[in-house]
Amino acid sequence: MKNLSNIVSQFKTEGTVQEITPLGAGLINDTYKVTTTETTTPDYVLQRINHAIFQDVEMLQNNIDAVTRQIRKKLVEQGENDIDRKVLHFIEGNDGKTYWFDGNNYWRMMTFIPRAKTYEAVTPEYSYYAGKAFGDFQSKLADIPETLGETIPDFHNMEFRLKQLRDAVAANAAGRLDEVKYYIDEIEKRADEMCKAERLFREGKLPKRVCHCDTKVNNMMFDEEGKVLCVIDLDTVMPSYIFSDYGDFLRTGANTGDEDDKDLDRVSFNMEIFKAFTKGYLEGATFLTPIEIENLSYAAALFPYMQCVRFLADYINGDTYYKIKYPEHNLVRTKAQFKLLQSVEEHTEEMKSFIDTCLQGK
Ligand code: GN1
Ligand code: MG
Repeated sequence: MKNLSNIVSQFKTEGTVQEITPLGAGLINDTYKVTTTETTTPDYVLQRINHAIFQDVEMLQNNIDAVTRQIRKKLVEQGENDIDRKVLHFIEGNDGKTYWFDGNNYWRMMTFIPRAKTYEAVTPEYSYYAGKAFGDFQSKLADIPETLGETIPDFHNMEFRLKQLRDAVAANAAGRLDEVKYYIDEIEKRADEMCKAERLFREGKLPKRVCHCDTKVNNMMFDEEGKVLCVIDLDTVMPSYIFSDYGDFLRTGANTGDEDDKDLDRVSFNMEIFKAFTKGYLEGATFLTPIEIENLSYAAALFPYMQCVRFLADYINGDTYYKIKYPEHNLVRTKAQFKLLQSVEEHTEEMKSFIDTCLQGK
């Protein structure tokens, strides 16, 4: 707490620090809530940026500054109220930057958004709002003047993720290969089809746009009535295919079980959530091209697949990337994502016809 208070004092915050407590369940950064004593001053969020993963912190914060500036500008233009709860506000450090390096770690602070909630699971009603919010988020960023950098190069590049898995398999660093052969085979069977986005991009048919790239349900803040306030966790905002945001929300939001469920019977793809989210998304994302729309059902499968590949590669490598709670955690996650993928695959035709229906209604 004493060291953390010292870090807080590097930023231009208001009020007196009362307590600093861990916050949230992210797998990458360490996050704390900083409560201030006074009722007139805001509380804050303090975050240690994982710079083993985000190696260019300067680029990362530049992206975030550009994105929050643009969203704030659009909110003002639209005459929105409650703007401070609808976009993140980063606190300037004493040296004028929105992050601070203590010699070992990078830190940043933002205002804590009051009376807001995050969820690990959503109802169809909430996911309709979430769909609209993500469509709207992408729309607001469609004409951002700055060119954003890739904070993690090739983050959602499926060809690259498969290469990482194949490298992990070749090295077999943790000696875990034998127990995962079935999953490797299942992944390889789908590999060509799943790299479709990269092919379409190379052929000049699919654009990259500014996307959030980590639209897990719990990266979104809801207000008291279940309406989305804002999207958080902006580290991965970067140029990508719109599939990233559409697909990753469904991967988490439409899973009837948990991302790391040990009970695979609980894991399946919830079509009610899919429908509500898709309807909202198509209403919010007004800029989509036919090729993007045509491939939304592909996107729904791509993200459980990609996450399965990433968790499995990490398991084979001996758990060097994701935080784990027990030794087989990454294997359990892999199995749960694979089960989800199978369930998505069973719904392909139903998804396609629902999307067609939405478009006809337009
Ligand atoms: C990580 O930080 P967090 O938990 O929101 C990961 C995502 C994965 C997710 C899986 C930078 O997100 O890409 O989808 O875990 N973020 C990074 O739960 O790798
Ligand atoms: Mg998060």
